[in-house]
Amino acid sequence: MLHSPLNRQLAERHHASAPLVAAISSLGRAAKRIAFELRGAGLAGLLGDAGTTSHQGEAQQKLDLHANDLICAELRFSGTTGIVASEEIEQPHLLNDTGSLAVLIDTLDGSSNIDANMPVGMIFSIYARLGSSPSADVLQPGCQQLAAGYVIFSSATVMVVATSGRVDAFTLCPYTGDFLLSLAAITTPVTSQYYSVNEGYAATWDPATQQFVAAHRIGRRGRYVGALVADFHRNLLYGGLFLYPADHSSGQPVTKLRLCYEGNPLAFIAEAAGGAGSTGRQRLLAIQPTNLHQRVAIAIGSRDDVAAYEAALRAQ
Ligand code: P6P
Repeated sequence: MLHSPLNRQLAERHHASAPLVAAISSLGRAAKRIAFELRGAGLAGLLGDAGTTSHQGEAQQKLDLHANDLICAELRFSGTTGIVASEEIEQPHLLNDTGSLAVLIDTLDGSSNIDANMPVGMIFSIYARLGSSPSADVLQPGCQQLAAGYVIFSSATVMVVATSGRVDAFTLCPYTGDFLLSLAAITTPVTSQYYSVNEGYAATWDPATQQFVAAHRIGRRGRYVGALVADFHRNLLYGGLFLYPADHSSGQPVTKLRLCYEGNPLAFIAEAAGGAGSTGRQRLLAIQPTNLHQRVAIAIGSRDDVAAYEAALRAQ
């Protein structure tokens, strides 16, 4: 029932195992600490670049690194997470030899928006360890996820959690510090009046995508925050199609968003809510990852809108 605390809801409605409840609860503890840090970041000198670049050559925000440390510490403390992989670190890290889970994290997605006080998000994806190697543990197809979720840090701090076939939202109670059930059994509209894409890149898209977006936008409203979790969350609740197509301007398709810790967890959530997640040509959850940080085109959200985009590409 509404306002049920996170742990109890995970155990009773999601039938999550004790290790999985422990891991998600530890992510909740990390989210509380990050939410607190974000509120005072402008006063604590935590905004802006860290002056470092990630292994992927991208400027790191101070809070990216801070959030990564917080999350890894909480997961280590939970004891049930064996392996953690993150956008911020090149290789998977062993946290606990006996931990049965592998957790993949996009620590603070949209962090370049932090200085402007825009919404940011933490995305997580959880698998059972296979036991062969850390790489094998984190390079599983998205359909093997035990759970996936995100935390959106905005006017409220909300954690959305999906296990097979069920999506719930939990709002961080500012009075008790607990994540309490605020939306139960979320389903996403099969079609929508919203679409989310950065149309500034339209000239770089393939012709079929250009034609699709030009037609799809008629009678619809564009909504694009520039923070994946914020755009995804709005579309999950109201319906919407989020597109991040490949850039073909160099002659080869170049994509931006990551499969393992962005596309797969969000596609798992979308499908559990009755939506879909695709590259435009194939189901995201069916892809066998080959690299932890591999990038992929993404079309995700309302089921019929994703299907319409896939049909447009097939007809190309
Ligand atoms: P663009 C943020 O940098 C991010 O990784 C996602 O959160 C967001 O959806 C996307 O990039 C925005 O990219 O190229 O439109 O600014």
